[in-house]
Amino acid sequence: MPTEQMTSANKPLSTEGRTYHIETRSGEVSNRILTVGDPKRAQKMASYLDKILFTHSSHRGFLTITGLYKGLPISVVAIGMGLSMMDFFVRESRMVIEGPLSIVRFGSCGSICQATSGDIIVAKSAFAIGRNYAFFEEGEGEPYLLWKPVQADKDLTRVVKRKLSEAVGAEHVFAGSVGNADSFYGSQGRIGTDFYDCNEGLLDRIREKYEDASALEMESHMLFHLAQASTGAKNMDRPSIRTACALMVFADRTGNKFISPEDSERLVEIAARAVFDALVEDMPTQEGLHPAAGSVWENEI
Ligand code: R1P
Ligand code: URA
Repeated sequence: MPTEQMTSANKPLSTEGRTYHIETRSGEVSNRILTVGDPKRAQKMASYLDKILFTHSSHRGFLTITGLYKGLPISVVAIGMGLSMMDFFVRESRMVIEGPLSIVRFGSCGSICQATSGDIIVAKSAFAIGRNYAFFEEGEGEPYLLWKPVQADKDLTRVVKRKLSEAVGAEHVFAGSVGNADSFYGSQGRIGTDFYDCNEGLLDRIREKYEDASALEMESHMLFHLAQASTGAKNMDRPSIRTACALMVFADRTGNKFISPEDSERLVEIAARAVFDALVEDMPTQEGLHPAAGSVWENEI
């Protein structure tokens, strides 16, 4: 349930200035954000910050940790899974942060290319895959709709890929287009008998349509799409949000393998500093960013 009184139904900010679902306010979240799905991954990665200044877990399961890395503020935000959670996160973050945002998603995925469990796939672009209800209800069209890829920010992606390659070895880092499905199961072509999914040919159809399709997950297209749709913050041209996405291969869909808990933890540990270094290299100063006055980093930088 809401923890504070909201002042508007259209833009629900509390009397304290906190957003409804994430429950952060101005000065608690940085312009540099690492976002992940799993809150334990967020905590693990945040443990590589030099100092933690703020932690908040919201009533809807969003976890925000803001701290300092190499003298600059960075936030780590765990959002859970799926398109709607990404939408809440991007929109409510935008509401409480002044200036440009750089957001890097460090997630997990299923590989549909030669990358195997434990490798990393960096998204050059992301396309959406959605279950077509008209097909299931009325037999109209294809069972799954495929939307065109949206590009990641090239500069941010380049630095994320370079830093991760230095950390894990270039031979373990792949790049390609990522399919953002609206389900882990049907829309990612997982075959089962409990539901009528009509998805036997889906992976082949995806590969035919998008030659560099490399990974399947559940948030990247929404992130890239909202970045592209973001209007300018004060004194800025649009878009006001730049994004990149790197994904650990958990499921190797070709070899039918799944990463071990030990290997996924090791990968997260190795990647944490690489992603923070990328965010800091991408935005090396606080000039033009959210003002320090009233923020949790006010007395720290
Ligand atoms: C499914 O297991 C979840 O894992 C992937 C998918 O996008 C989905 O959210 O990413 P995260 O590991 O970041 O949550
Ligand atoms: N996350 C996904 O969305 N799909 C996978 O196969 C693995 C992780």
